[in-house]
Formats: sequence, structure tokens, C-alpha cells
Amino acid sequence: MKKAIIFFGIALLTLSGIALVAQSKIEIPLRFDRYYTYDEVNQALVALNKAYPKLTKLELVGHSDEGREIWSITVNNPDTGSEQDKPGVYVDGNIHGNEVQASEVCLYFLNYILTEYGKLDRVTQTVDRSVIYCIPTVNVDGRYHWFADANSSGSGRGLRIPKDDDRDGLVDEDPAEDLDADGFITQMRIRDTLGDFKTDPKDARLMVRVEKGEKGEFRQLGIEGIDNDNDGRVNEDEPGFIDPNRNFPYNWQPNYVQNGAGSYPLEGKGLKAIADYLYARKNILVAWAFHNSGGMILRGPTSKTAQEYDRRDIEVFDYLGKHSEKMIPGYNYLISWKDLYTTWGDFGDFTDDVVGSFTLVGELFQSNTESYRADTTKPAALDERSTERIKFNDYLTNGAMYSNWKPYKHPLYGNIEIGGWSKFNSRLPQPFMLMDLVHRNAMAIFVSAFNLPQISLDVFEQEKIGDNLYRIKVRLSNSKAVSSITYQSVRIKIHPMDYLKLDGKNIKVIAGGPVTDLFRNEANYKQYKPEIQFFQIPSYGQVEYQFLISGKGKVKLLYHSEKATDRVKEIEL
Ligand SMILES: [Ca+2]
Ligand SMILES: [Ca+2]
Ligand SMILES: [Ca+2]
Ligand SMILES: [Ca+2]
Ligand SMILES: [Zn+2]
Repeated sequence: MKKAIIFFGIALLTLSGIALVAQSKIEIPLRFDRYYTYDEVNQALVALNKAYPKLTKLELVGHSDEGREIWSITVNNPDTGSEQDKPGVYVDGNIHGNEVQASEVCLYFLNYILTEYGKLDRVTQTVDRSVIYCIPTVNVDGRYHWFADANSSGSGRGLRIPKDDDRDGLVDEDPAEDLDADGFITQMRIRDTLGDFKTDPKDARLMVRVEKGEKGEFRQLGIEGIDNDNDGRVNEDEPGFIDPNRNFPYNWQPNYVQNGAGSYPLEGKGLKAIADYLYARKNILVAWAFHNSGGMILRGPTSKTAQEYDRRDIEVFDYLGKHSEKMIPGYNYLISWKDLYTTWGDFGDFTDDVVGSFTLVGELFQSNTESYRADTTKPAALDERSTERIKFNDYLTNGAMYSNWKPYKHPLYGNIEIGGWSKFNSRLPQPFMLMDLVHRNAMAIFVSAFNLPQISLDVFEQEKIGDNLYRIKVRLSNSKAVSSITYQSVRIKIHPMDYLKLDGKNIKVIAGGPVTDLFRNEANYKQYKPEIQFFQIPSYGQVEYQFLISGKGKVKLLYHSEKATDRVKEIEL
């Protein structure tokens, strides 16, 4: 006992960020008043699987570039059908190594649907008729290092594939360094009357830009570090760096067009394993990928040159996006290329245009919720933001978010100062705010699972119109907001459309096609193979088909969809 306390004390001293990270064994229900490290995310998945062995399947997706395991969990009730027969929602997070609360959203969603299963009807029904695929941490090396090493809130985003960023023939030779050993990579500054910055009159810890012609006080020297390779530049070649979210094999562009792209699409063992995992699961119809920050729900396309989606797909996106906006106050539902910026080789393009899903990207957290303000309905003015945040740091975290400036003797710059914001600031919530964030975002995922297509197949008219000649009318209707497949995947022909097939030993389908006039029994008959009809079933919509059948006896009607659950019906003529 005593030993443990001493160890804990040392850990606190050596890495002040550790207080925000889980310390004890992971138990169900999971806790969301702290962040889980990479190892603890895996322990959480094991614990969920152990607590719900029937409903969950734990699977090794592959290994990262540094050899860490990438795990997925599948939630499916085997009593209500096999995985691939049900429409699927895929959820992932933390593709950018520093965007850690994204994994917590995934874990919370899993924890929520599993613990509420059998208690809340909406949850039970949704779990029973859908399948959930979840990879809580995509960039496992990134998450590991973000917690284990000193970092800033924005560092450690990329894949850990050794790259020569400055093309000097050396690889990863000049990383940032935690020179003052406070556990964070903060900022360096030097006193300089020719510098562009001065002390902020509102708070002496902060700096503001000098006015034109005004004497300066400080020159900013960038993030903490030294010139490791004596090339005259500081921190110019950090470990790795490929932006995993610019390296998917759809609309991919090389690095000179898309900053962060790898040498070729899907470079990186982990990324390739995840792409294979997704491609093998053709039933994925909605995909969520969580990032930080800004408070956005984004849909594609991610470039202008990719055509805008079919209006029937937009209807589905809008339904999910506009609900999300109301469920997560402050977040905005936006179109990636148009409202944000163009990206190439984006994950969402891969899932929309190769896997065939409706992809939504959740950009978690808004820094203006780090508030010190009576009226939070209006954000602070731009020039008040950092003074407000430092008051949030003082009064809500008692200084945990900010390192005060300290003198340091730098081998290149001489007498400098080191200080500034810790990595637990501006991009992710303090633990006390985490619960609200994960719950609201997980409920947005839930709405998309709840709205996966629910198709019913009815023969609503059957008439004898001649000797051994029958006319039947069939209706397929969808009682949910998500269409049976995306119109985009039909347009770009990535997988078979839904079909209805009529079969019977002693029958022959003479004619068949979509109903054009229900009351006059008119249809647009298909010229060849009338016994099989191809279509998609829209959001809250239906399709109706009319068939003329000769013969007698049993007719089997089969509705098949890559995404939605198949339906079978038998009638007797
Ligand atoms: Ca280099
Ligand atoms: Ca430091
Ligand atoms: Ca250097
Ligand atoms: Ca360095
Ligand atoms: Zn991101």
C-alpha cells in the first residue's frame, strides 16, 4: 500500500499531466471523468467483451507501424440474425493522435448501448436490428505517445512512419524537447525590443502583438526544443509524420498537392488493415469518424470537383446532421469542402465512395466552452478569448492548464523563457466536462443507428385476371430515415443495387416493373428478366412493383440488399 502511494507521488512529480489519466483497473460501467491511455482503451474493450460476451465480439484489426494492436469491437445480437444480414454503423475516433477524446466518445457509445440493452426499448430494438462496428482508436501509436510523451495539444497527430521531413538525408533527427521537464511541450520566448510581442496588459502571463511602430518586448521562438543535428534549424524533423486522414485511396493526391499525404495511398500498416476491415463489411451504411476540434458535424464531399450528392442522399445527411446540431449545442452541421476546406485522400470519401456509406465527421469540442463568463450564450470577443481561458485555468482548474514562464539557458538562443499552455487545453475538455461531450455525441451516433433502414415487404394485391394468370402488386417500404443504400453508390456503381426476385416451381413471371398508375394497373414493364427488379428504397419511402404471373402454386419473393436486412415472403396462387 505504502509503495503504491510513493509510486503515485513520483508519477505526479515527473509528469503533471498524469492526474488527468486513469490510474486504476478498468471496470464496467466505464468511467468518463478522466481519459484512458492507449493500454486502458484496450483494457476497456476487453472488459466490455467480458461483461457482454454474447452481444460483443473483440477482433484484432491489425498492427500499427510501431507494432501496437488495433482492436475493434462488434455489437450484434446473434439471436436476431448474423452480422452481415443487418445494416451497420461504423464508428471510429482518434485517427489524429492528439485528438484523444474521440476514443472516449466511441467507448461511451459502446458502454451506453450495452448497459442500457434490455432496459430501454429504443436501445434494445436498435441493437437487435443493427450491427455496430467500432474502432475506438485508429492511430494507436499516436494515442500512446500523446499520453506517454511530452506534447502540446496539437502535436503527435500523424502516423509513426519514419520520414525525412526536411530532405537532409536524416530521418526524424530533430524532434521537439521538453526542456524544462514539466511533461509538456510549451513555448519558448526571448526578451527582444525588436520582437513582435509584448506583455498583455490584461494578464501578465499572456502576450499580445505590438502596435505598428511600438517597441517590442518578446520574440517568439516556437515550441520547446533544441537544434539536435546542428543544421541551424530547431525541431524541423519530428518523429514520423503522415497525416492518416489524407492518405485514403479515393481522390488521393501526393504531398505537393495535399500536405500530409504519404508516399502512396494507404501507406502505413495500420491504415491498410483498417481499410481492408471496412471494405470487407459491405453492410456498413453509416460511418462516424470523430476528431477534435471546433464543434462541427461534417459531411462530404471533401472537394468541389467531386460532384454534390444526390438530393435523396442529402435528405438523409440533413436528417442526421440537423438532429445532431440540436443534440449537441453549439455544433454546426457543415459541408466539408464548401464550409471548411478541400481535402484529398480523406477517410470520409473512402467510406462514402468505396464502402458506400453516409459518413459524418464529428469535430468535438469548442474552446469557448472553457468559459469564465456569466452569460455563456454569447462567446467572448476574439481579443478576450485568451484572457478568459486563463481565468478558466485559474478558477476552474487551479492552474492545471498553464505553465508559468520560467527562465532557461538554451544552447542556441542563450537566456530564454519557457512556458504557456499545457496539452490539456483548447482542443479537449477538462475531465469534468467530458461526460456531457461524450453523451451528446454518442446519442448522435445512436440516432443514426436507430434510423438504419427498416424494410417491410408486402404483397398488397393479388388478383386472378385470366386462366392461370395472376396480377400481384408488391410494396417495399422503409419506416426509417436512412435509405436502403446510398444513391451515390448507385451512381458510381460500387456494389449491386437492392433487388426483388420472384421464384416458383410452377410459375413464370411474364411481366414486371414499377407501378406507374396504381388504380389503372399500369406499370413500366422491364424488357428482360421481369422476375428480378433493381431499385433502392428512399428515406421514409417506398417502391411498388406489379407482376403478371402465369401458372399455379407457390411464389417466393426475396428482397435482397447489400446493406439493409433481407426479406422473404411466400404467396400461393
Ligand atoms: Ca531530416
Ligand atoms: Ca516543457
Ligand atoms: Ca535541426
Ligand atoms: Ca529538437
Ligand atoms: Zn482530426
